[in-house]
Amino acid sequence: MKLYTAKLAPNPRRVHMFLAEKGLWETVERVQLDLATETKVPDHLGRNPMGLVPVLELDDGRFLTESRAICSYLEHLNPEPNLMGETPEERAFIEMFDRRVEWGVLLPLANWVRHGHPGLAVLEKPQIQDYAEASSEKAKAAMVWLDADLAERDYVAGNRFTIADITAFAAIEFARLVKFKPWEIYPNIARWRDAVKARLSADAALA
Ligand SMILES: N[C@@H](CCC(=O)N[C@@H](CS)C(=O)NCC(=O)O)C(=O)O
Repeated sequence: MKLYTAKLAPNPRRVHMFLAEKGLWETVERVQLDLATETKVPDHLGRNPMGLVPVLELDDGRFLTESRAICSYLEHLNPEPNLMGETPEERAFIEMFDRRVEWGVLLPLANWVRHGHPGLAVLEKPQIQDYAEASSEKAKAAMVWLDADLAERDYVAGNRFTIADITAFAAIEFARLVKFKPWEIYPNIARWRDAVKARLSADAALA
């Protein structure tokens, strides 16, 4: 397997941390692409017509895209440690929380960064400052419910670490690019982030 990936980008980082949690970080070859110049070119559009990363190239030559689909594949191939749920109920609730943070936290934070950071103007054409501002409001509102959720349990989807923590961590670390540090404001997010950052996989996540 080969992973087409990029530095600093939150969706690739989700897969990085998932691989590291599974003990696979060193075993999957990684190809770093420059998002500004190497994703909207024929070679990469052949792997993913949307020109995005991450893309996992399977051993039979097929290309698997979408971070969550890649993680599901890795989870089925390598069931331990379990990150996506053991029972039907647990799987459904972890998916619910993962999608909640993907759409409710990662998406507005990513749009804030992509539309607000001058360095990302090359990816977001047109870059719309009003959209950055509106997304920042949505992201800040999401921190209120995320902090309240984390007051009730240790991790995003319950009392153990799961894929939902990986998605939320990748999102929140990306917000540094617009100097948003919710852990300095919200105590439960701070406690949770410290716990996630202390994991060995956090280094891979931030690679
Ligand atoms: N839904 C996709 C989103 C992938 C995505 O948006 N990737 C970004 C990096 S985080 C990208 O490749 N951006 C390049 C671009 O916008 O040109 C997933 O979950 O993998």
